[in-house]
Amino acid sequence: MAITNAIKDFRPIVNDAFVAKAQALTPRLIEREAAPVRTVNIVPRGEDYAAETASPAFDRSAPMGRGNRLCLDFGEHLVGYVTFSLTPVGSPADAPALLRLRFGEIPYEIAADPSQYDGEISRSWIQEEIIHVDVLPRQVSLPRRYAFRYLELAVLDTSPKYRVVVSDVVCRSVTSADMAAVPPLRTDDEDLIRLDRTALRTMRDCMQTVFEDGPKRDRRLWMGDLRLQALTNYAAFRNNDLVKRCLYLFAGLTQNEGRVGACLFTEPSPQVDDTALFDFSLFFPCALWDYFQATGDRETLGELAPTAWRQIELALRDVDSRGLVADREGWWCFLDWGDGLNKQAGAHAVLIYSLRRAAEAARALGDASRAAGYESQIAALTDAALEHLWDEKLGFFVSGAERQVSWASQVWFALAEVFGREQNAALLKHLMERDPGVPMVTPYMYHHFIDALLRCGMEAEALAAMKGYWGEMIKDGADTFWELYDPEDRYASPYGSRLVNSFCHAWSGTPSYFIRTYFCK
Ligand code: RAM
Repeated sequence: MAITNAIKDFRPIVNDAFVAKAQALTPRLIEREAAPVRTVNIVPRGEDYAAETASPAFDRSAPMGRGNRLCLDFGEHLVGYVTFSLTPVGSPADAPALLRLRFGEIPYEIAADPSQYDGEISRSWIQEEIIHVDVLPRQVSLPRRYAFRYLELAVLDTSPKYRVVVSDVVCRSVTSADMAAVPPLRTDDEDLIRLDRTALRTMRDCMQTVFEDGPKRDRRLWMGDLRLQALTNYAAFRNNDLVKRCLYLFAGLTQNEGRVGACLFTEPSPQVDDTALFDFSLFFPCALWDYFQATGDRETLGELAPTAWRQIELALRDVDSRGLVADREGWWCFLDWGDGLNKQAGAHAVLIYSLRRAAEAARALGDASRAAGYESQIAALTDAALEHLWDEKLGFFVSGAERQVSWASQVWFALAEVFGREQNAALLKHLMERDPGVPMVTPYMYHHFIDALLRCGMEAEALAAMKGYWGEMIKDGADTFWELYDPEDRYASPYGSRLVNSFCHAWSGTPSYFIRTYFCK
């Protein structure tokens, strides 16, 4: 189900000084030239597709005419700009060359026919171009930035009198991540090395002038994604100014009443989107607190604190007379892409989680009375949760009028620390043993599960779950981590078509955070 909500009477509020600070921190992109490493055939494999080295070897110097295709593998996922040369062979080119280019993060995107796309979000995310090249020979430079590992060039037509040779295919890749800044990983565990490498590559390709969620789609800065990217960044790339830039953008470009938007765009100039998500706004105080902990940058904490306080104030308005975050229909809170997931309990827990960080921030700034105020809100929200959402008989938190028991609700309550460590551990064990249904479907939600396990001392379970889930994705062919992965339903998409899923998604890059923070310090 696509996110289509927009806040009523949307009115962006701009703090020019904050935006200027953010813009001054725009990183220089690091460029690198990459060439294809092999020519492949995309072949069906089970219900999916795979890339196999072309055999017999494809002769790239052979002229191509109507119906000929060439599929190149760059050997790794890249984000960048592609150029190639097109040289006519035969008579003088008496008609334009007509080419179709398909870029795929995974082989499926090359094999699938975009004309069959019937998903809910825009088909414009599909990386396919049909281009005319009128004058030959020509060096063709594609103006768009692509996210891909595979590139298929199909000649739709030349003319009966000439054909073309494609050569010098190059991708100028771009990123603001400096791989050289990443400390070497101290472990012999091959699984961890593979997970870390894949996660770092995922992060690298999402680190552009902001932390993008996915370089293929949506190519923008989301608050919920930023929080996790920042954590991984502190443990690996340590590009703290990029986090600072993103925090200033969110604080400088708010929605009505100073609400931090769910996401924002950077081009043609920075602009907040009109989507609001309850949990994402509340992650601003959390990400700010994490930033302060990682950097000790008190000036930024102090300057952005009012934006953090405002998110808490706005969220508390949604608490009803029973002391619970009121349940609503539709896209008001994210949590996870699970069909039918009721958000109330998770949202309530996120509010407590965020209040805890806001209270810490207030204390760090010497604002004891604000901290005390937040502590009493935490106490009230905790009491309400235990009275109305905790079901002693089931041993689970329930959500909404339907009293739904989901993984997301339990995980978020463990993170909210409504119970002590022991009881949280018991809750998570009970969750794993009973598996009440309404599962987690994104690496984003799995991140929170692993985090919850680690916070209550369940290191072995956390390690096994991380290796199991992300490791399985690697076995399924991921060389950057995917936006969505449900081992029970491998080809699922929240958008009605897997063609527009993102297969390099930054919220999925947190194994590097866990590995470097907990498992290989
Ligand atoms: C999708 C993107 C993004 C996420 C939102 C909620 O559009 O995957 O990463 O934050 O959903």
